[in-house]
Amino acid sequence: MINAISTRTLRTWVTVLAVLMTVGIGAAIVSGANASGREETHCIQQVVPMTPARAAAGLDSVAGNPDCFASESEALAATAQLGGVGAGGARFSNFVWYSIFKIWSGTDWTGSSYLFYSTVSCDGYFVVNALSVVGWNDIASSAAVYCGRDVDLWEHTYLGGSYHRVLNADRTLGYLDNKGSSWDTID
Ligand SMILES: [Ca+2]
Repeated sequence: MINAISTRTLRTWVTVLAVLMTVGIGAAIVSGANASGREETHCIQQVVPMTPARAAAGLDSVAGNPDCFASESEALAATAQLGGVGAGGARFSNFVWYSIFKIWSGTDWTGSSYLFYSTVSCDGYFVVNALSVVGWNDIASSAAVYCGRDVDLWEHTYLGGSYHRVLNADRTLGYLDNKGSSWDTID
């Protein structure tokens, strides 16, 4: 299911890169759609499977800019117009896309939301090293996984500190409530 490059190997590279990138990440952090703001935002963000080249270049799975909406119903309506967000893949413009992981700012899947999706397939190793880059550092309070994937939500950037494993749809995140700073898929 996962490609030939093992998750463990890619995780090791990410860890090594974390040391190298620690100094530079501060400059890379920009204000994205800020879920802690007064107004709700509901964004959909493409992620791509990791490759050795991508890891070597210091990139994670975040690809391009998100599409954001004022309400989750608008986001759902927009995605429905485009073919919907399918657990197993649905038409999105000219692409087949696949929901991987979604986080909400409130418990019980309420508040602002941020969906990570792939246009390739459900498979591959996905990692987001710094949720601050998309404006979601220490914000998530509930989460859901799709595509039959499981995700580790980590306390610190670059998969550091404690983690909460999301196996289905978690209405709360326990110790990781408002602490999640990075995430990756588990094979
Ligand atoms: Ca954190």
